[in-house]
Amino acid sequence: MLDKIELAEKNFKNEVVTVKSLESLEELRIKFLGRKGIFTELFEEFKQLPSDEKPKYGQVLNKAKSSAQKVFDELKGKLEKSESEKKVYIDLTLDGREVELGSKHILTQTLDEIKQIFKGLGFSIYEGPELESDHNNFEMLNFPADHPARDMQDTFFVNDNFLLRTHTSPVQVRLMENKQPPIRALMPGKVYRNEAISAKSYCLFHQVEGLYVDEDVTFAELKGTLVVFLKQFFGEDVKYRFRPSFFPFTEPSAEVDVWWQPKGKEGRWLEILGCGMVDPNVLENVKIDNEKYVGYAFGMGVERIAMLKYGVGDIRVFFDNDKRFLKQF
Ligand code: 2U9
Repeated sequence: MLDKIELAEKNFKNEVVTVKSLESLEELRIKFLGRKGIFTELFEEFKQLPSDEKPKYGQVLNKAKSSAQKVFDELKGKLEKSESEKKVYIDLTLDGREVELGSKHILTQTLDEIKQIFKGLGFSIYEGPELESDHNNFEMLNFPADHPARDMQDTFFVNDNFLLRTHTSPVQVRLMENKQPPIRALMPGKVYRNEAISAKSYCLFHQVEGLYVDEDVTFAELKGTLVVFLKQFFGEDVKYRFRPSFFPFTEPSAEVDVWWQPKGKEGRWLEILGCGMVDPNVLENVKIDNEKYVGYAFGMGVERIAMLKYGVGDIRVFFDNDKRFLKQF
């Protein structure tokens, strides 16, 4: 028994000098002083000894355990003190850290500018869900069943009936279902297309669509509104043209091109938005009297017009969040 007590004392002394942290000290406590520790086991063994032998070993064992406990308590105190000092240590000689101020992303700035212009023309802003039903995204907007956009190749379907909206037009559908004309509304938001990613197209982009429904709304008013927008956004001397086009939800329809003139290079027409008179079928779908009311609508891609205005050659940079790009605006 004496040999075992001596061995436990020796091992404790050898191991305690290697302890450098509170974690390893705790491991040492469990090993020697814990409920199943070496000293506790020696006490269990001591209890089994014949009564006449107990006085001989009891004193030695008690002394060994309490001296180990004392060493443990002292070391614990020292380690706790040095760790708490470490936590409050502040190097007052260090230089201060520069606080970098963020700024609005260029797409947010562009969207804000577009919204501001149309607010000035009497439009109110509406937003809606990005997860939409096939019904609101396609059916209500007069898309035929075999339209290519309804294919899995072009649209992110979540299941047979739900998808990531491919345009913000379903927000107009929701609005018209709940509100009778006059309606003069602008719908900004994210839209999704299942397209190959390239410098020109991305799977996600921002759109702004506008809608005006009232009695006697004309194509001339649509044209006048868009020309005011083009002049305010690109400058008074912007060169533009309207061309006939086709969309399932408008009839007649047109596209607008803006003349793009890079310095020292050949200029060309760039398509920047689509528009038209709301197809009477769409008004009927949302239970608006198409004998009494007429509407115009338009839609534009925000990235596309920001690329044109700021001379950005690759749509992907809007989503990379590289500070070297963002800081320029
Ligand atoms: C309703 C009725 C009609 C919205 C319109 C366009 C023309 C258009 C494209 C521009 C570039 C989408 O971002 S883009 O790819 N949009 O050409 N959008 S008319 O017409 C509507 C919307 C809602 C109820």
